[in-house]
Amino acid sequence: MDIVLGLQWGDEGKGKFIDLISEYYDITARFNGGSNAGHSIERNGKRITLKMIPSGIFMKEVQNLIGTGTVLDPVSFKKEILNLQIFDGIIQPEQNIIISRKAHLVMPTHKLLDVFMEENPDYTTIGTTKNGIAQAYSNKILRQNLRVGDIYTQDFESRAKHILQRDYKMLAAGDMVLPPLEEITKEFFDAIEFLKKFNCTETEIYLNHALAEGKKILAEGSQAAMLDIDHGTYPYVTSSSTTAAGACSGLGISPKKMGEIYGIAKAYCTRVGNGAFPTELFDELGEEIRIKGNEFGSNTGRPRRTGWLDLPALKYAVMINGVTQLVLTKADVLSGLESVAICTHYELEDGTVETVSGTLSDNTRPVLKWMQGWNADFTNMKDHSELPKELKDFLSFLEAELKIPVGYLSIGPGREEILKMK
Ligand code: 2SA
Ligand code: MG
Repeated sequence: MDIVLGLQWGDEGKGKFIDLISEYYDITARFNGGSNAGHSIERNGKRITLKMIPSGIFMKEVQNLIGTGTVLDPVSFKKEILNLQIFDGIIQPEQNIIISRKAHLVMPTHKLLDVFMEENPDYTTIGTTKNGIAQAYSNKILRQNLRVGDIYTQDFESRAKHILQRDYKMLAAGDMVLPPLEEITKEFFDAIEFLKKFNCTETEIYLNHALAEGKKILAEGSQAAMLDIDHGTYPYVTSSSTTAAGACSGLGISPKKMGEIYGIAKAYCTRVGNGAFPTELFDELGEEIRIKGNEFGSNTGRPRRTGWLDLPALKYAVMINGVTQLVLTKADVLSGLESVAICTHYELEDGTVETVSGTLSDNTRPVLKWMQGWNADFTNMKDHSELPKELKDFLSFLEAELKIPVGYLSIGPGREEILKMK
């Protein structure tokens, strides 16, 4: 099993890379997160954002698996499938999607509770996507949640209604404006009926049998290393395991079966939501990068914060994931700048220097190394030998620091705009 992971704070371009390489795999599998993900893909001149559906969906021969470590929102899933109708004839979701019976359900009230907690001053505001992710995962850990497999049981309706009514009663005690309970209940059960059209099965067994038959699996990470519940910049993280180890537990595959681990990073950094971001740019350049790089949340439309590449954080992400090759994206966005910076280390308040770090705080002082910028027309570039010298130097510096090769370089948003480097 190979794995694709984000190494920063998400939106590194995982969807595009997976779409490119998925033709070499039999199965693409999501192992964490839910509808908070936004994997953008361009197809037939149309751009689509996948939330829950794995990025291999455009390949007829590829099975797309929603694994045990995920949380599935039936209402959002139904909308996402119906949205795919613009690609009618190209994809057949009912035949090409497999869902774990052990994946947890996101209830409509989880989403309302997410909004409630984000907007209530009694709680820390995380800057979530308001998809009920933390609420579904916390109920999983509390052992109070429903799973996909439960939808086939006789008492599913009464158990689900009990949860909806219980949560709704709690929410109604506050001053939040709520949609009618009947409305969200009906929408939920309609979506459950829709979900039953799909193959919901023991995906751990399916995947391990597939491996035994020599089939190739690509695990697709959502969010990214610095948003990992354990290793990220807590509490400003998501609620799932976003790492390579998370792929093993989220899919039920042994670590012994891991192959290539592709780590995706941008040539700069972005972050949506709150939390420390030492290299953040607050000036016009930050805005320029946001506009040129189209740095707006693909689901929520939120402007992403922008900043220079952060090596201490990137080294940490490469380390905890055992990344075997780097896929660098969006170097084209920095083209035209006279000089570009990379944060090589942090200086802490007490004078300590950190070169590898997963503990970022607002008091972390980034030390920048300036390098000559590049200026190139990347359109129609077909081979890495055509890259400008300054960009090659930038890549060589990264390889030397991270001690892994840059395997691919993305040079534009289009599907073909990616160079194989080795
Ligand atoms: P949540 O909703 O509970 O997982 O939010 C917790 C934190 O995780 C961040 N997070 C994300 N960061 C980047 N991209 C994400 N997906 C969408 C995208 C986001 C969007 O691809 O653009 O559309 O805004 C994503 N999902 C979660 C989130 O910002 C919080 O910091
Ligand atoms: Mg995204």
